[in-house]
Amino acid sequence: MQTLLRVSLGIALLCAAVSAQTERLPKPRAIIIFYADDLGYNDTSAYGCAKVPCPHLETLAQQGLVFTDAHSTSSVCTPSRYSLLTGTYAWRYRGMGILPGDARLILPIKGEQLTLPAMMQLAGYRTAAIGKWHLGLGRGIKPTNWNGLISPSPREVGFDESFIMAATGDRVPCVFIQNGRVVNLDPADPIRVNYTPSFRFPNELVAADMTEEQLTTQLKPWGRSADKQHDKTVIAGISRIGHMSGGKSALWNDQKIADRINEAAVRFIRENAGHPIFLYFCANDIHVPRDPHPRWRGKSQLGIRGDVTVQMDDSLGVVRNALAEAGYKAEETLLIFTSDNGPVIADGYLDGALQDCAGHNPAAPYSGGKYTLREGGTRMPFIVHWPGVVQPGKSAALICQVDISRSLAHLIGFSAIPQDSMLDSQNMLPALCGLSKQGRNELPEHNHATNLALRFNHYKLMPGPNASWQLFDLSTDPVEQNDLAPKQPELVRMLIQRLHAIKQQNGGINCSLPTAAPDTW
Ligand code: NG6
Ligand code: CA
Repeated sequence: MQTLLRVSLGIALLCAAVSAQTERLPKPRAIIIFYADDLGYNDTSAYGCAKVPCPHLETLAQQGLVFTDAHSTSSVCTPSRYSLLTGTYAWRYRGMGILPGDARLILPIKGEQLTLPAMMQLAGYRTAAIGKWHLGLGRGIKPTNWNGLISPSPREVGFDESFIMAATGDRVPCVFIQNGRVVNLDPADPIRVNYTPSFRFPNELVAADMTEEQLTTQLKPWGRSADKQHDKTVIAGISRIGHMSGGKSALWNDQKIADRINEAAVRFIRENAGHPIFLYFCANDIHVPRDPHPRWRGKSQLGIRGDVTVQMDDSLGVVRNALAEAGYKAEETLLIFTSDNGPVIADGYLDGALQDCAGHNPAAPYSGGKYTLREGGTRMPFIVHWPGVVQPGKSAALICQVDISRSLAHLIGFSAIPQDSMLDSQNMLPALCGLSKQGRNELPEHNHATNLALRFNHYKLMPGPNASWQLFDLSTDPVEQNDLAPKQPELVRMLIQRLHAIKQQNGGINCSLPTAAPDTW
């Protein structure tokens, strides 16, 4: 008993010392979240894949704190982004999943709940969302009017400025939206979007209706659909999900998406130089369709998928350069690099990735990837870069992107988080800044609906076939092969109860989204 008391006292003193240290951390003048799309744990040279040179990320890894057990909340995009920006697990909400391109905004707007960007804004930061959005736009009154002011949009969530793609590169509308308006839209050529698969606009070019010869001659070789979802509107030689007509002057050029997003970020950084800034930078890379700018072609040894990864690395360099040029010193700039979900090699296009990436495990040393509950689904590359403040090194702390909001709240001294906001976010600032090796001891991992696995230290409880449960010990079995459930029924029972309890916390599951917009998506 005495030993136990001594240990508890020791831990309490240590925590107090660490918390005093985090209180002494300076407030960064620039906070950047650099969010890659579908980038796996083992997809870059910074995490060990020599075939994809990423010099900018390597620099970040050398100078920063590299996490080896950091997670997105989900193994797909929308729920991960929702959780990062709200601090609440997306899987608590009914119908949460990958959104179509015409979905209504699902984030709480200002006045409903406090989100990460709204908090940064209240704390005096100028805020911007640049790049992939995929969190819906407008109120869900169909059809969305793409031809006027689209509202609510990132502005109502707490972003002063935005330059975004509504959803994904493979979903219509294929245009950029700046501060709620489609960029370069000709009012005489209005945009219309429809997601009913059998729908057709007059004169719409639809891959599903094309002959083999038309597909061969009219589509880019890497722009051909491999499934029944990606074979709708053909834009710039690539078939997409959904139907679109009009907006010709506003259509993006796939090979220049990264450059356009980079330019928007550079503009925001330059125009706000001198002010505290919060930039949520969402690369379109390395999501499908993969169509890199020709200057990146052949720059990796993994074909087109590796080349778009090199392109993503360039974006990181561009953003960092712009920050330096605008006078944000390295020690004033906190940059968190991570990805929204695990990797996928073939994801709807005949782009040669399966052949080019033969032998490459993008999630190594883990198994699974995007869409899965295995470690590869949510275990992300994650680097905290803050030279002079956060010491370079590696951290094995278990952390999750949902924790970023409360951790940043502590960092900037924001204590007015309402009771209904950031429900699942935990302050991980000591771990994020390398002041503690201790992260969470438990974390639910999500793929779709309310399908969850549970990490408990190095153990993982995973749903198995026929409503059974499996148990893996990741410290000896990172690929999740040896089911220990039959040998450790007590632990399995305890973890099932824990998972159940986590689901019941903070409003439970099947909640309605906390937003005034009608629930029609
Ligand atoms: C899926 C698409 C996939 C990708 C994904 C979204 C099919 C069969 N697959 O529905 O290609 O677009 O949605 O990716 O349509 S995410 O990174 O935004 O979650
Ligand atoms: Ca993604």
